[in-house]
Amino acid sequence: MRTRRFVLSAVVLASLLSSATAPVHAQPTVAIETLAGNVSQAIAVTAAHDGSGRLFAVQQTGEIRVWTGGADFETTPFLDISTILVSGSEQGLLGLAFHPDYASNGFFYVNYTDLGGDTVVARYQVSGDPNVADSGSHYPILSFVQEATNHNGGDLHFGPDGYLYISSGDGGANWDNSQDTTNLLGKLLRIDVDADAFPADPDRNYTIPADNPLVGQMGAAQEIWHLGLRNPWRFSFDRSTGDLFIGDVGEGEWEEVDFAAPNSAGTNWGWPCYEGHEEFQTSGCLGIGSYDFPILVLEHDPPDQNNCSVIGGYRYHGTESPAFSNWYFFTDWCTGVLWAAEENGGGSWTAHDVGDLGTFSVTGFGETEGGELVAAGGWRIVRIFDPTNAIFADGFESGDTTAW
Ligand SMILES: [Ca+2]
Ligand SMILES: [Ca+2]
Ligand SMILES: [Ca+2]
Repeated sequence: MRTRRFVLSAVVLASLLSSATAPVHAQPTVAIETLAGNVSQAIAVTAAHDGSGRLFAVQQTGEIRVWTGGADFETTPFLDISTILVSGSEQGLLGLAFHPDYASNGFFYVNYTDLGGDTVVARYQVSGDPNVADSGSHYPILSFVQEATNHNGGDLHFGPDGYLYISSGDGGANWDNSQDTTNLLGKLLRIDVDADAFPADPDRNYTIPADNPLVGQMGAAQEIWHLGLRNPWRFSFDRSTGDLFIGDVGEGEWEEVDFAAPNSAGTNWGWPCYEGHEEFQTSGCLGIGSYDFPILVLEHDPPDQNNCSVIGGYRYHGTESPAFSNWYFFTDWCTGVLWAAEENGGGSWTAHDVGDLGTFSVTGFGETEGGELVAAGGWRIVRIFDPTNAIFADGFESGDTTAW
C-alpha cells in the first residue's frame, strides 16, 4: 500500500501553487489567439531555425504539417509516416526536432511508436522542396522496447551543446524501470547523432558523449543523462541560459516541473520513490538526499483544480512580449490553466494563473525562431502574447485571428 509523508508544509505548497507569495515582478498579462488552424490532433509545434520563420506542427496520427505564415497550415504534409506507426491515446508521432545545422544538412528527427508499439527515434531529410521532406530518407537512430502502450515520453530537443536529448517514460508496465540504469525507460537520454559508434548495428546510429554520467559504468545504459522520471511528456531548454525544464506527468496525486542547470548530469528525480515531494513507493530506495525534487507541483485533488497531466512549456526570451521575459509558462491538460512561474531567488519558484487555454486542449508548447511562445492542441496552433506590448509583426494581426 502506498504511504504518504508530506515533506512540504501546506504553506510552502501554497507558495508554489498560488500568488500567496508576492511575485518578484508583476505577473504577465496574457492574450491567447489562434495563429493557424486546419491541423488535426496537433500535439507539438516547433521551428526549424533556418531563417524561414516557418512553424511545424506534429500530428499524433503521423503527419508533420508546415505553416508558412498564412491563416492555415499547408495542405500537403511536410512528412507523413502514418503507415509505419500506431497512434492513439499516448502513442503515435510524439516529437520533432530539427538538427542545429538544418539549414545546411536538412536533417530532422522524430520520435514515434512503431507498429509494434516500441519507441523509435529516426532521422529524415528535407527534399528539394523546402516544404516537403523526403519520405524515403528514413534513417534509424535509436529504438527501445515498450512494455505497455502508455508512458512513452516522446519529446526530443537538441541541447545548447548540440547533442540530442530524448525523454522516455517508465514504459507503463513497471515503475521500477525509472531507477534501473540498465535500460532507457524513465530517463532523459543524451546522444550525439553526428557519428556512429555502432557500425555493426544498422539500427543504432549515434555515439555516446564522453561526459555522459554513466560512461564507463559496467552494465549501465550510457545514453542516460538524467533518471527517475515517470512520463516526461514535454521538456525544453531555456534558449538564453541552457537551463532544462521537464514536465513530468504524475501518477495519482502530483504533477511536477523539474529543473536542472546547464551541464548538470545524472540527476535522479525520484520516481517511483517519490511522486512530487511525497513518498510513493520507497521500498529499496536510497536516502532522500539522493533525489532531486520539483520546482513546481500541481495537485490532482480538489480544490486544486483537478490537475491530471502537466504540459511542460518554455521560459520566455522573445522580443514581442517583454513583460514575459524570464517567466516559465506551462499548463495542465485537464485544467487548461496557463501558469507563469518565476524564480524568487534561492531556487524557490512561484506560479501564477495567468490564462485559460481550455480543458483537454493544449498538449505541447513551442517557440518561434524569435522565441515567441506558441502552443499546439487539437485543430490549431495558438500564440500566447502580451496584448499591451506585443508587436504585431509578420502577419500576426490580432483582428485576423479567432479568439481562443
Ligand atoms: Ca509504454
Ligand atoms: Ca550503426
Ligand atoms: Ca519526481
